[in-house]
Amino acid sequence: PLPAPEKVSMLFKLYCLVVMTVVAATYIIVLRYTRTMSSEKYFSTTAVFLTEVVKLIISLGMLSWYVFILEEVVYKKKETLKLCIPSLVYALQNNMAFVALSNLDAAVYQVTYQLKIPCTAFYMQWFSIFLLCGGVSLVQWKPMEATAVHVMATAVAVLCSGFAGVYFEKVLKSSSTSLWIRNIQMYLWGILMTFGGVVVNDGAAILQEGFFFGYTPLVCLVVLLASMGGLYTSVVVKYTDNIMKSFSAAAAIVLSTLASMYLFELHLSYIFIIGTTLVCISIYLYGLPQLENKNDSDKQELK
Ligand code: NCC
Repeated sequence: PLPAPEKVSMLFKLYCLVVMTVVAATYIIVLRYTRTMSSEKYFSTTAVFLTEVVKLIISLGMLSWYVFILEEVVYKKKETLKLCIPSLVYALQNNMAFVALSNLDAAVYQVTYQLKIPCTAFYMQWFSIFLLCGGVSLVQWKPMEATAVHVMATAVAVLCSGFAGVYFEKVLKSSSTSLWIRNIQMYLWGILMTFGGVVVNDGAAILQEGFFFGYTPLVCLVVLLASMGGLYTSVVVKYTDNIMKSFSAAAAIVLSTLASMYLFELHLSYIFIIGTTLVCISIYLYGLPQLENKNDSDKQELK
């Protein structure tokens, strides 16, 4: 039998959504910056790999890890095995983000990336979802200047994000195993999968140049943001759901556009204002109030 879902306050959920959103916005901008502005290009597969290592270390820190390793990973092989699938999908997705953002304008990437919303939630409230997609696209619309490969990389990331997100949420919410244990199970796989990416894609070059070739403090910041963002994502999915997460990440687009307007002295256009309004309405329609009710309805279902 499943335990009753933990009750957390609305404020805590909002806090997690806000932190995740701010981190996501910063992450995309800094990642893009490190891929375009510095002369020496670091190996992006190593950044994805290091992110998994950092997340594993932090997750272990949340538990008395030695007891955990025995009880939850070694003795429960079948449970650990379940997490192999989303970790592989996320490994692919996280690498695709670097491929796409190395060449694709951050704005174009973000707009295309929003396709993950209908992808994740085709059965949910269509109207607000259409409004959101429309709004987000208006906010950042620019003529496409990308090659097919990078659009493909974004598309793969989109498909992976929707699938892995729903898969992880299902595994997490269908048993009493804690979030941190699920995370550790997944990051152990993640380390293996992303190391595969390092070897296959950059192995030969790394042997010549070194693992940390091209690393600057900003690249370390990318790894840190990716780790924080990933961990907050998991907390957000635990206490809300994937759709709420997507809406929040979409708000990040509006935020990051506002930030770049400020930083790069761009001017607000009518299209941006209309787009932002649509995004806000769609978030409202999907229902921030539902955040509060979610745990109650989960409890009902369990009865
Ligand atoms: O695409 P998205 O998330 O669904 O990607 C989820 C990210 O969280 C990590 N994760 C997931 C579950 C879990 N238990 N632990 C985790 O560490 C995955 O490895 C994956 O990196 C979004 O909804 O838009 C969001 O976008 C990402 C990021 O902007 C995109 O993936 C870039 O291509 C955000 N991640 C970060 O800011 C680091 C996420 O917060 C929101």
